[in-house]
Amino acid sequence: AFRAEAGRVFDWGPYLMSTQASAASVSCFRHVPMHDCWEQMVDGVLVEVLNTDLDVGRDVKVYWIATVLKIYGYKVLLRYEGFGSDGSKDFWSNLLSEDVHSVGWCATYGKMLAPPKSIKDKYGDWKEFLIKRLTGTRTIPPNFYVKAHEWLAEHKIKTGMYLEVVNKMCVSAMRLAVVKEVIGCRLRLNYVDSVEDNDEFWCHMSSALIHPVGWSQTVGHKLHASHDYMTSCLSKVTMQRFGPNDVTPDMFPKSKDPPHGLFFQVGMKLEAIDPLNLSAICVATVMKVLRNNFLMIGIDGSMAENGSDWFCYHATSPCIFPVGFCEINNLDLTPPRETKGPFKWFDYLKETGSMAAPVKLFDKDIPKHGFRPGMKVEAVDLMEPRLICVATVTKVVGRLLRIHFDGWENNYDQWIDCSSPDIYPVGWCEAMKHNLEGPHTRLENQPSTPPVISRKRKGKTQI
Ligand code: MLZ
Repeated sequence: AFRAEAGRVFDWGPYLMSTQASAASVSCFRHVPMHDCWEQMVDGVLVEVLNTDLDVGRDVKVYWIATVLKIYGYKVLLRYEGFGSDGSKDFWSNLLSEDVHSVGWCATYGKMLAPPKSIKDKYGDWKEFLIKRLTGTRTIPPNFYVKAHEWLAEHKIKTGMYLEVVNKMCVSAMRLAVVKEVIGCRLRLNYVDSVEDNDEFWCHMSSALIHPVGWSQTVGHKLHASHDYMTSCLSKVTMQRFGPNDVTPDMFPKSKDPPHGLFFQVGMKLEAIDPLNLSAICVATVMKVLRNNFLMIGIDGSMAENGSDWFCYHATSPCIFPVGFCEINNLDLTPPRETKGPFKWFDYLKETGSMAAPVKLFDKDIPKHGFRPGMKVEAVDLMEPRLICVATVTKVVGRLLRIHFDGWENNYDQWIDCSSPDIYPVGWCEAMKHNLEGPHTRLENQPSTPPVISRKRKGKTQI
């Protein structure tokens, strides 16, 4: 019943009420507008909001004051002032909507403020009522809507620009792509030099899967691109002279330095989130060390012979862990496919004559992120990154989150880092006019389309 229809945004309100769930606070997401002023957003703040309980012409906008009863991400349950404990007209809104303002906005901009018709006759003097009611109350920061949109517009990656992005058909290589559309800092990319017409990929502007023009050659990463592109990049990078449509290194956050000045070496073993099956943390090996502290990681026991499924993680990536991480945290570790009997790191290292990457190499900083199990979020299905779906945080392990897609089986779950730009607060899609997939209700004979990136490694049985 809650499934969104094509082109329509899923309606969180009734779903939140029926599941009695909480939602992660906007302040948990550093990549979304207004995250830095969310401490002010507490139950009980007042707003000026469109008054829909009035018989006025469609083009006339009249406002009234409402209390925020409950906050779920950007979504709020509101009650018009004057209703007291009567919840019959409570309604849902989005704090990023055009029709929600701070108290005082109507007076400043000469807009009409009038009580809803159901309570019009309740008080003789509305002015006096409001003055009493408003004393000592709090409101949201002024010009909220405008500020949110200014924040979004500040970002430098725009439609028409070129960048390097992981090749979804062969994740060990990068390709050149052009930005076709930007929705709330999410990019719709088209692979350049593609035989297909609409060969697209979606990711956030600060995704670890995209890089500036010339990046692959700078760090020594495999690149599937034309000879012309490669030679033009070389001169751009060496001269540090880029074109107006090139995405450049300054448009990305500076990558961190590895702790203690220590470095990974080829052959070292570790545990890593499987990039082709994000529900699994696997036994893995450093297959190659690139420049600027980037690593090519392979998943033991399922590596393609040609290395086409090696995956690039930065040495400070929160998605790689030291040997023993899963055991310490009581998580399932996916052993190499050929493992017989229970997997033991000690024996495996001995058998393979390899060395565990020293624990000191891993970034252990755990931010106060605020995510708790049970919180609802909007999450990208990274195997089909065009989709953002209704999801729940089901586990929190330090800075690592397990994301479950509501209504889908657990093998669709994804391990992601708390700072990942691929999760958003409830109400984000609605505010950005992005599609949101509602919880899955499987209808019989429902056609299922294959994922963009293989959802499971072939033959893998663990988890
Ligand atoms: N093509 C897929 C869509 C899966 C989307 C799941 N998102 C959590 C299927 O129907 O199986």
